[in-house]
Amino acid sequence: MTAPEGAPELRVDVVTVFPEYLAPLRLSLIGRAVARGVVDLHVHDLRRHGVGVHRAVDDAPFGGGPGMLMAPGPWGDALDEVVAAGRAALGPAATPHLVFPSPAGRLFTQRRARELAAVGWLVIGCGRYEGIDERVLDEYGERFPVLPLSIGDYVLAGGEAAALVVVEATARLLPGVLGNAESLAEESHERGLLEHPAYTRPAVWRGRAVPEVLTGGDHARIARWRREQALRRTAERRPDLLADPEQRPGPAAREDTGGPRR
Ligand code: JCK
Repeated sequence: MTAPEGAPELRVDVVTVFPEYLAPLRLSLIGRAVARGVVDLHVHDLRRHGVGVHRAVDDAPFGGGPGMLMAPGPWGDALDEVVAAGRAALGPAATPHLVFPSPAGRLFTQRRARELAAVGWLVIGCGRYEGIDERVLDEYGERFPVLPLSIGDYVLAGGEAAALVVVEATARLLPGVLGNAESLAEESHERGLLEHPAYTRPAVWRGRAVPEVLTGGDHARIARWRREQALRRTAERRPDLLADPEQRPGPAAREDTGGPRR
């Protein structure tokens, strides 16, 4: 491993009963940012704060209903410890932004990833079972920004997969995480639309030729073709992105790159 760089751009604490679930964050692009100290990643086992010989973290819901909930006690103990350790490292005035993945959260978007990339310190609380006792969010919401976020309209078994998504989408936006080739590719992408199709060598594969416009060297024609393809594909696959042009920024309206303004 190379020597750590300066101060981290982002500290991330993840609290979970499955700490091994976060192992992929130590691979590839984000893994290199973690190894270089650009992202300071800490994964904590909620079970350390569990109750009794079984280290229980769950209990039955008041009011009835299916399944179990995560009890507030272990979460309070874990989060107090994480906040204290983070402030010991970052300074006593540091403010954690608490993210709770939830099927009932606001949608996590590229815009939200941009915002999170600027906060300096994220604490992600991963629930299991039917979720976390609401008082945990109420309690920490009186002290810190608390964001219940959903990564999409489907139901996961817990918050860990969403934590992977949030950290990957956020960390790749930090200065120095993307290489030059990748950041330039992103700048050129047609904003507010899906990307145009892309091709590499060989020029013919299994009898399928690359569209001739791309091999002809007429760059104005290529740019026009790509814009048309992006529009056609967006209309076909994501008509919702085209539905409200008022909601969409013009080409120069913003430096965001990953999707339309919501
Ligand atoms: C965090 C526990 C599992 C399963 C109850 C939900 C009707 C509640 C998420 N986009 C996303 N989908 N799911 C999650 C997510 C799921 C979680 C937890 C995030 C903690 N679970 C679970 C079922 C229910 N039903 C719809 C009732 C929780 C994100 N981010």
